[in-house]
Amino acid sequence: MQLNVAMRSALSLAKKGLGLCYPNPSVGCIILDKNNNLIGLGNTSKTGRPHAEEVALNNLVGNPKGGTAVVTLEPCAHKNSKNLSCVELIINAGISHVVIPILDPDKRTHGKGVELLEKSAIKVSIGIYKEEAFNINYGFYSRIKYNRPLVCLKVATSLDGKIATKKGESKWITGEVARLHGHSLRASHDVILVGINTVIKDNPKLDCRIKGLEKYSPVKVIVDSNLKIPLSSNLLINLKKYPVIIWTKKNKINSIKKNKLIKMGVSIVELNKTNKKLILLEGLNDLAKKGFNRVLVEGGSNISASLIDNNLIDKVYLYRNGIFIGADGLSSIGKYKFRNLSLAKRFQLRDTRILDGDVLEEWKLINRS
Ligand code: AOF
Ligand code: ZN
Repeated sequence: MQLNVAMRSALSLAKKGLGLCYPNPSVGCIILDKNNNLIGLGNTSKTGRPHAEEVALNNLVGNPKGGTAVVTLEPCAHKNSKNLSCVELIINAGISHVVIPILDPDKRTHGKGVELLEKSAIKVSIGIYKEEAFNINYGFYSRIKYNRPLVCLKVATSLDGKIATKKGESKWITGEVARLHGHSLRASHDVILVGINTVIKDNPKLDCRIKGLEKYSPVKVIVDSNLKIPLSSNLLINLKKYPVIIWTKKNKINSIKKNKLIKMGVSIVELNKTNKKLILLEGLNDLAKKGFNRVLVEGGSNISASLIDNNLIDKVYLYRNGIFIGADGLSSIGKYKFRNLSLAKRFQLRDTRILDGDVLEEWKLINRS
């Protein structure tokens, strides 16, 4: 197997673990023997351990001596009472070449993994498919570097950017294949965030309903300043299966309702306000502290606008159907303030896909700060 093919396979393995292995990055690993035959593969396990390299090295079907480890992230250099570092595992296996795209941003490993491997006379090649590898673990990098998860916005609109008719009819704008794809997007995120209006209006479940992928259903965050959430809502009924966090305003909240919700098992996170709006970054910092790397925002239009306004949407997944709703339909993004176009947030198109007559576009924020 050629090294670039091996790295592409390792990247696919890494993608598979997204949404399941937080707080850890999702890593893929391919082991080749000295003749470049594939003898092992693995990806980071649920909740982060065992690491990809350990999984791959524990299930070898050949001899790794003199072989190559192709890993989508610098192997870890830290160990604890339960685990050897992946660097040690690689050295002990007698591997002589390690191929990685990027360094690990975690201080315990950053550069040290490479240094230790080289000290053991293992050749390390760095840089192949680095953009792809970074994109897979953008959320982990964001959490480590910016102390907040990656935040992606998912919207399904008409050709003219509307998410519902004037009467609020929105089921369904996009077709079945696009909607199924939306469920796979849920599976690859750690958290789904929605505003309280969406909960009240749609009573959504927000789980991943692809057969076999139910375990990938993310934790829910509801932005609910005044604790208006109905106690009978689907999200609260399914609370035992899928945890719910509510972001609400500090102090003046209804403490009877708050205590009821806490008793039910909801986690309440109180945020400060500025200009009468919750400081959403505080909530995202709290999610980072809890180890979440990837957040998917599924509306509504006001919460999406607030996040964009505060430079807190990093990526947009835009599903569009070939229907026009017209000027009295509901816009996908609520009011957000910018004085002139040069100050508006700008995204760049990174990918497009046709999904049975609908289109999915992936946009990335330019100049993230
Ligand atoms: C690897 N392979 O598959 C992953 C790595 O809490 P621990 O001990 O599991 O360590 C977590 C750190 O390990 C994490 O912050 C990141 O630096 C690295 N993740 N490393 O060699 C893997 N997931
Ligand atoms: Zn490791």
